[in-house]
Amino acid sequence: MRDAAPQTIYLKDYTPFGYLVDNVHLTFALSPGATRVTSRIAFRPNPKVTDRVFFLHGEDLKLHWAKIDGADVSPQLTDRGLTCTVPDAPFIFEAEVEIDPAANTALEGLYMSNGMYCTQCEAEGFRKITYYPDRPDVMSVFTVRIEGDENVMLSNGNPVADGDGFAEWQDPWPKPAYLFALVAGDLVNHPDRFTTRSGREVELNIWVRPGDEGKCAFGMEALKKSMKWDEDVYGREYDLDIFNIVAVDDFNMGAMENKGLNIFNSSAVLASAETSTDANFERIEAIIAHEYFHNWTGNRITCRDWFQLCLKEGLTVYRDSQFTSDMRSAPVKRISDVIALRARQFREDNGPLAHPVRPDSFVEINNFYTATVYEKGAELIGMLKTLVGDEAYYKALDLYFERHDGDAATIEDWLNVFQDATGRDLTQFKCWYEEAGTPRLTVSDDFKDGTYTLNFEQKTPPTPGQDVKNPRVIPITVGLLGPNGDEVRESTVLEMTEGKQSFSFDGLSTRPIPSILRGFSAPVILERKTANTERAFLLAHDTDPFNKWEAGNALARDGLIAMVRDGAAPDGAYLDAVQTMARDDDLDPAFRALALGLPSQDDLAQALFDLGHTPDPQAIWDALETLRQARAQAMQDLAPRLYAQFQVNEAYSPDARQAGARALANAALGLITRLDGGSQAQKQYDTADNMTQQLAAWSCLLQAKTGDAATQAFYRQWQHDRLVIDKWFMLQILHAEPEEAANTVKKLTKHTDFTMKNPNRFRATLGALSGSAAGFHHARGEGYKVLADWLIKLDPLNPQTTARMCSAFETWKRYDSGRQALIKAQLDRILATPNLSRDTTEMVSRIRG
Ligand code: 0A1
Ligand code: ZN
Repeated sequence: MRDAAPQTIYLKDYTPFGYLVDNVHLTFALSPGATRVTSRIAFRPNPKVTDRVFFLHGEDLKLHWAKIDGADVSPQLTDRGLTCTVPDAPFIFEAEVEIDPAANTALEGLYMSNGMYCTQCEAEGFRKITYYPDRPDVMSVFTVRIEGDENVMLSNGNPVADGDGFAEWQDPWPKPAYLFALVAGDLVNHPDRFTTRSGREVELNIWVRPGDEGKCAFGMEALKKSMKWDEDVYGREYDLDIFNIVAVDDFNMGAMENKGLNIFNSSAVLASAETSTDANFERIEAIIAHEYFHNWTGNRITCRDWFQLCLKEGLTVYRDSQFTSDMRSAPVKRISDVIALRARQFREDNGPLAHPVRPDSFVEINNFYTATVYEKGAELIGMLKTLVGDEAYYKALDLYFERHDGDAATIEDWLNVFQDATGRDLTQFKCWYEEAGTPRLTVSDDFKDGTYTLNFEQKTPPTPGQDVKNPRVIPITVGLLGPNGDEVRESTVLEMTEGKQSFSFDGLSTRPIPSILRGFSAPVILERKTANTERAFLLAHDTDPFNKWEAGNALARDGLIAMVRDGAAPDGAYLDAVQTMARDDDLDPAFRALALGLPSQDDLAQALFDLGHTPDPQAIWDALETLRQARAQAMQDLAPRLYAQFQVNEAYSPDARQAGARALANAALGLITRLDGGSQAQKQYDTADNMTQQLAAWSCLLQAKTGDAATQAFYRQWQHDRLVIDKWFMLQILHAEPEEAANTVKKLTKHTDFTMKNPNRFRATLGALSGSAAGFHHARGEGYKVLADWLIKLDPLNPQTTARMCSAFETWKRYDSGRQALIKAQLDRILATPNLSRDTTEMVSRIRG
């Protein structure tokens, strides 16, 4: 039973735990329906706390017995944990509990996935395994004994003993309980080794279900590259004798950084040319790096409490994006990151779920693993680096690792390190952590007597619970171009600290063309009236790849807005400029492919809303279709040339060069298909020998409405591969006509391969519905109803995934009153569901407002 009235937890109420934990011994006697967990925990009064309360978290546990210093005790139990009287001196607490992994569909704590035992303890899952102070500031060393007849039994740290029916592990590094992990099952490994720069020999393993061993090689290479990169760039070495990764099919998130035993959603680690796209490979490389980098930023230095989540996540996302930039193309990575940031984080910051990068309250922490904490958190690190410079940044990081190794730290600790290392006052910068909302940066300019002046004004709209916003420090990277395209002023960082501020450049002979916010130097919305000719000029001449892309993106967006709002025809300036860009062989093909992308339906809806219009999802869809068709006409000569030029004739490799060529060729295939009805795409489908080519071709066929045969063939070919079948579900929904999207979901959820118990499959299906805006927001409201039906069904089984997927409704206030009424009815229906989880109740209540 859940609490009747879920409690809000506040950052301001933080107090340390009254006891320290010297060591923990756990014994697991595995059994699917009745696993027994025996714990032996050495506690000691915390001398820094006077008012000590002995409370151990524990949920859904059957307590068999408990002892203190060997004597039986009868603790008071609630549905949240246990209390009892304890000595005012060091003591040993022991207990035996019984849990039911087979019945655990929430995938939190110890659960079963395809007959294999695995755990997920972040954020508060350890309390579903045994009684413990399940909070990140309680750190201890763990020894774990696993008893069972599984052929592989793993836990954190180093293996210390094993034998018939048991295995023992010892983790020498103190850690909070959320980093605990256990895996046991019929697994096979892909082994390798790594020698750290100081000579430590590390055994590496990727553990998978039999049959998946052929899909581990890429992940292993990514792991070794990450280990080397962290030594080279941050001076961080691995600190155990073994590093294990396990692939699990049923997992709520991407992966988890448990000390020495990372657990991955199989979609985030398993890869092969035949079954994974280039985008899948890049994502896998990034997630492996992300989890590995957590070993220092998250594990060796952890968070004092969950309000500090961005301390580990923002920094680790920043580090993994640096890694990807180094391994692949830095401009392409930056552009892709900004596209994702705007799609997810700006959307969040603009709606009812807006919260600071460091929130100051929550009901359910699982609802705060958000784009704001992760992606905006990473943007803050990037801004800090821009403000202090590269050298000072790495000096500050060295000090952070030196000063806080072994600590559970806070954002204050982090900023103090930067202040101490660089001498810079970061009081104003802290605002970025504490205030929600995306600043609007308006710009005007003037030119007089050889002096060019940029006038900026920053305003952050109010967000829920935060009406007043303070001016922030904003690093604005600016370059100036002359009329012939030469760079007359190189990139320089302007530091804006006031609400309104002007910056001048003198000694110029003619009025320059400004390139503002290069590299997207701050997560803000730039508002500047810019002529089409200037955007086209920047797309052709800007030396900053991000702003070059941004110019094309803005040109497309403005043209689309005019089409939706004023019924305008596709913009000729855009069609000309994009062709010139696409045929420029000096440009990286991957960049060109990105620049051929168009703003998403959701971006356009928000842009229209910001301009004071109620967005009509169907009109947006129609405008995008019209523009795509016009572009296909305008590029009818160029597209086949590009398609031929960028065919890859070597053996498949997921590297950036090949992937870029395929991305451009497949963008060209999209254009071709609009004119040839799919014959070229069918040829590609029939001859494809890798998933990137096969999926691109099938997408084109679906778009051309000639995909039925391929849809059936694809299923027949891949029905044995669950990750590929996720794609099969997803693409059919993404490519359905708006009118048909909800029906396609209804049909596919009746398919024998649909299961709501697997989060990947559920997301591939229902997530695809909310990802296709015109279909989801179809005026009949069927999209809203189907999603709500399934969220209501999933909630009792898996509250975490249910709650996350409620964010599909977060933009509801921007739509017309008819759609708002339809959505509100669904939100009310979800909220009225008996026994709705704390997770979903919090999300829906916040969205509903
Ligand atoms: N710390 C992981 C993400 C993660 C968070 C929560 C989870 O369960 C609620 C699982 C994974 C990361 O950043 O990769
Ligand atoms: Zn992370």
